[in-house]
Amino acid sequence: MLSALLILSLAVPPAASGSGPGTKATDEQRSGSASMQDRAGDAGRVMDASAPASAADLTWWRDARLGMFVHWGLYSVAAGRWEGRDIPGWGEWLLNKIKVDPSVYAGTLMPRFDPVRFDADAWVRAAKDAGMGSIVVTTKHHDGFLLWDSATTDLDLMGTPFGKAGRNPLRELADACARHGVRLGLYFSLMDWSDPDYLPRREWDTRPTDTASMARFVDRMHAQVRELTDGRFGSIAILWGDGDWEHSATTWRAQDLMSAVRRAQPGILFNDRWSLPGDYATPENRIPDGRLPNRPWETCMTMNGTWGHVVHDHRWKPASELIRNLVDIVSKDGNYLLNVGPLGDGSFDAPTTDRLAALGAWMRTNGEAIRGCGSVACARPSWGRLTASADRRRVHAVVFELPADRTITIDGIAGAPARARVLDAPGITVSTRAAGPSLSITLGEGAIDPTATVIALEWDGEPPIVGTPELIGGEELFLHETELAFRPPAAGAIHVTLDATLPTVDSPRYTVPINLQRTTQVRARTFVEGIAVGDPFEAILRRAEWIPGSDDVPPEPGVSWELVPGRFDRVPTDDAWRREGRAQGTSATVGLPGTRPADGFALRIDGFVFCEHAGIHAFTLESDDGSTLEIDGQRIVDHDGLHGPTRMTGKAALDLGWHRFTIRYIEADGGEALNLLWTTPKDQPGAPPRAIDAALLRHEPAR
Ligand code: FHN
Repeated sequence: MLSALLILSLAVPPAASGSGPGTKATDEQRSGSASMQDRAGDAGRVMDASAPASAADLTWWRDARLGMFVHWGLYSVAAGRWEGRDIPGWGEWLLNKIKVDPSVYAGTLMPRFDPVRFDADAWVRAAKDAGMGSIVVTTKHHDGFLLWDSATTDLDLMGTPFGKAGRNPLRELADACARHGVRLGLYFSLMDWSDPDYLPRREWDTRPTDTASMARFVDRMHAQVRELTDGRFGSIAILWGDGDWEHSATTWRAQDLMSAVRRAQPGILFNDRWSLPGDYATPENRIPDGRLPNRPWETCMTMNGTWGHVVHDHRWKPASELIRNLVDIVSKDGNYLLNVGPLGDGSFDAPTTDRLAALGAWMRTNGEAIRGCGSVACARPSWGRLTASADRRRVHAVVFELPADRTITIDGIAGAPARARVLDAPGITVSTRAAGPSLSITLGEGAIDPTATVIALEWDGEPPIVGTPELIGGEELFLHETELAFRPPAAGAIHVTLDATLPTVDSPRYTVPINLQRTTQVRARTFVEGIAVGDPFEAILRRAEWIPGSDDVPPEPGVSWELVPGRFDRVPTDDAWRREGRAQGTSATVGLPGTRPADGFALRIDGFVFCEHAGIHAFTLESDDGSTLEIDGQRIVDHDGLHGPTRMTGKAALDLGWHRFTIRYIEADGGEALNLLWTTPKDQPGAPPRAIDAALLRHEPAR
């Protein structure tokens, strides 16, 4: 056998787990931080099997950038108090705090849910006036109360005076959204603390579980989602799932639900809280440090310290902080879903309306720096943030702290704009000076917005943004040769080294594509007037060695597997497979065996895959938790460790014929997923990975 190849795994490393390996997070910990943190960290989350939303579906969402989140339900009536006591924590977690039988909770609060001041038009206008393009409203939270007349349960609107009086808040909101051109999103909790079929019970819930059935619960949950999306509330723009962390996508039958809803509501967007990645990630009460490459994302955040209204929560974020958060998020290509917790009577409290008013005033003056905008490929300035317009012709310097000399510098813009103006103070003069890779901007006298002043910089063509060289040609794994090519910089020159040394202005200047015929470590850097700009580009482009295929047809169809119970943080070594209690079997394709422990096991899958065409094959392992893939004994993908449902891809140059492969996988707890996808030389460049046809999988009889 030819010596094996070297493979570059395309990595989107899984996020560091917020709860850390081996630690068992509490319910609220998982809900409030760790599992939500995980969500935010993985840019390479696994793509769900139902067609994800198209780029066109996401256009309105990306353009809007800002939305209103509304947490409103029975808990809003309690407002964080119970039997005369202040209850700490999130208002909507009241039931989990007071630890009473759900029937006591509902029996106490449903008769009091009569929000006589609820005015859907006022809510939607408040969102629109604040510059928000959508409103996402809780229809069912973890407490199990449904804010509509449902055929599935009595714990719904019709059990309240409001429903009995014929009011229908979701329909009223849908009509108001249609009137005001605001998109309606519905929040829905998969977890349900009241439904007698939902498991696991909360630790304080002593109701019997012997008759409980999660399968029956999931059927009911699907029926509830069908009601929400069957058109009775019109066109739904977003289905915002939550409370998914106690079960896998398999248990939720999330794929079926997602596909059915996408058929019922074409273009609808799913967030990533259906135990599937959905269409965008949802970091919660935090703003990622940088862009999440290849993944739309949205920070959801409270205005104070709770989602549902709590009368004694005064931890209000200043409006200036909310505005700067919005700018920071958009400068990283993110969206901002800002929460409102209406009172039990349906009104917004003063701190909420004040913040919405301040946000709206700022957006009316500066919205062009937010709507449709995104990141600029320059180093983040110390004085504020940069956003680029959708047509990339405008750059907005959003100043948080203006230096005493009223001069700011942008490193990475190597040319003066044709026009520059201060959006909130058009009378202020703006002078600009380009020096090498930097642009200096000096403001004349005059008062500016102390929270965030926007200086709009406009060029007649592409702004001369220079930074890390952008690769536009060259494969990270090539068979015989590859053409290394960089996009010409807007200014200055790119200097390249092929010997792993850091480029200097004396290194060879890149002018034309470079032909590579052996494995090469490439480093490149942009220089303007001798000054280095941005971070260097670095990559190893590898010449692959063929792995020969075998003509011997393995005797059995499908793959073989063996499973050992236990808690693993890393994929185990081979001897673990002989552990006590191991199970074995075969299956037609790569995946999790039908019978398996709920949590805590390691799985090994062995087989052969037939390559119909010689050439580069890309194998994508998607797994929750860790997994690895070897082909003919060579490690192709190392996606080990504890992480959410994410994917990693590795490539191999495989010759025609049968190739032996081994997948090792671990499931610690919570969600689970395992799949092997590939692209072959038959596929178009850029084609998404697809499942391997079962006819191309065979195995040797179990040992
Ligand atoms: O447990 C919920 C919480 O009550 C709230 O709804 C937030 C909003 O994103 N989601 C869960 C915590 O992550």
